Amino acid sequence: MLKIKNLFLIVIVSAVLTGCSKTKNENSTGNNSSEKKGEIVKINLPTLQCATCKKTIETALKKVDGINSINVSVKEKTATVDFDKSKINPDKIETEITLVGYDANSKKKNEAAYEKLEDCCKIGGHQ
Ligand SMILES: [Cu+2]
Repeated sequence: MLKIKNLFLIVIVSAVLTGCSKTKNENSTGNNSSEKKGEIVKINLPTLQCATCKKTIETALKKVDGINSINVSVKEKTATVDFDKSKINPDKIETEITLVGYDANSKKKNEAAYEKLEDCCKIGGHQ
């Protein structure tokens, strides 16, 4: 029991550490709870750079009312969002992403939010 706990901790720590340094180690499982299923929308994130960006977007969007779950793919540069259409729509979800500092489909990022991102999360930050 204790060993499982430690392993779990190691997984979490290594996930945090990989943050900005690597883009490959993507956590494909996500942490979507399969409770409530709503509409699914896939949003393109052309300015997404790394796993830290993924975390930033997922953390912010999970707090938005009407969003059941969100999984950002660093490799595909997309966000798959499960939402409740009685509370929110894809247009509003795109806007929420731009407010974090990232382009969402054709909507442009909020520049003030973008400036606050870590340098490695800015465009070209991994080159
Ligand atoms: Cu980043």
